[in-house]
Amino acid sequence: MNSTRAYAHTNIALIKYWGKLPGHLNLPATGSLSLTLQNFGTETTLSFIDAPEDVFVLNNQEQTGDPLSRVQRFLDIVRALTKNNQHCLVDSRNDVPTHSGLASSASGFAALSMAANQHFSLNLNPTDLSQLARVGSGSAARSIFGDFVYMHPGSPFDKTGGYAEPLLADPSLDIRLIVVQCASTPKEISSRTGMIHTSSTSPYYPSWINTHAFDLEEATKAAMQGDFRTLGELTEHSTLKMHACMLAAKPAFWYFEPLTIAVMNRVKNLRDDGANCYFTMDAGPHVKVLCQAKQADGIANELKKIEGIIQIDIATPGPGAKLL
Ligand code: 2P0
Repeated sequence: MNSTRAYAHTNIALIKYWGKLPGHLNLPATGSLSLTLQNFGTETTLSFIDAPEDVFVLNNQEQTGDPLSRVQRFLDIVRALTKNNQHCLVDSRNDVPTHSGLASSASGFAALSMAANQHFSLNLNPTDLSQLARVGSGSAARSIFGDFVYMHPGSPFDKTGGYAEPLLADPSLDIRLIVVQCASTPKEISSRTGMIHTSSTSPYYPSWINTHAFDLEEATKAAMQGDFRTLGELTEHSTLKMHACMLAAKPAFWYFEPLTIAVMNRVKNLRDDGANCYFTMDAGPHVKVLCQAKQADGIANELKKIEGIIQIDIATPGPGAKLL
């Protein structure tokens, strides 16, 4: 069977995306700044099949319901762009715990976009490929590129924006992200549901939107200038503001588990003792700790002492999505 294989690494946002513009294009209400990680990702093989609908297999299990519909909706867009109406088999393997807040949809839709671009002969340039990935999942737009990535917010007026581009950060940052897994069960509220609920019920959401651009621009500047401390402080600020929006939603919801808080406290204590480290959490209980290579082993060894931690990985910056 003729097929196309692609791999994309996951990414973690330092300045978060949380909220969408109205409409069906999945345009983000905020920009974001992320780091693509070497350690985790998704491999996807795409083939045409003679079947009444698309088939989506993830980690050897055929998917139904929402995961299948999201992939089908994405492929409908690709088919509409190419006038090629063939159905597909999407066979994916995640090197990330699925739906756990470790951004498997980012690497998943980035790998699928990369494969679809080739298999359907779309010939998209990297910006358009990033926009295509975004229609699948907002964070996937960033996984098209490697290392530090800047994502533009959507524009409510002309339906543009909502694409990512590489950011040339100062190499002296020598950044590492320590990924601390704090639970092994899937999350109960998807990012998509959580975002929509937050934007429609949280009184803090307008402040989140109004103050976001400043954080994004300052953090971008800090990354380009090699100012690790400012980048770290803004990273913590952005995640805490995002989670505060969720806590103020009606009804409130949160992704923190007791271990999440334990790691946050430990990071703060380590910092008080002179280590340069900052936490960030996504739509899941895990904590990612931003630090520099020279301190990464020492900080990771301290975090390992927290009882109950499931796994700790020191992630390095990784490359953009590629065909295999
Ligand atoms: C981010 N997250 O910037 C934010 C921070 C989670 C918390 O992007 O609805 O799976 O598919 O566009 O990209 C996760 O949400 O959401 C996410 P959709 P996505 O990384």
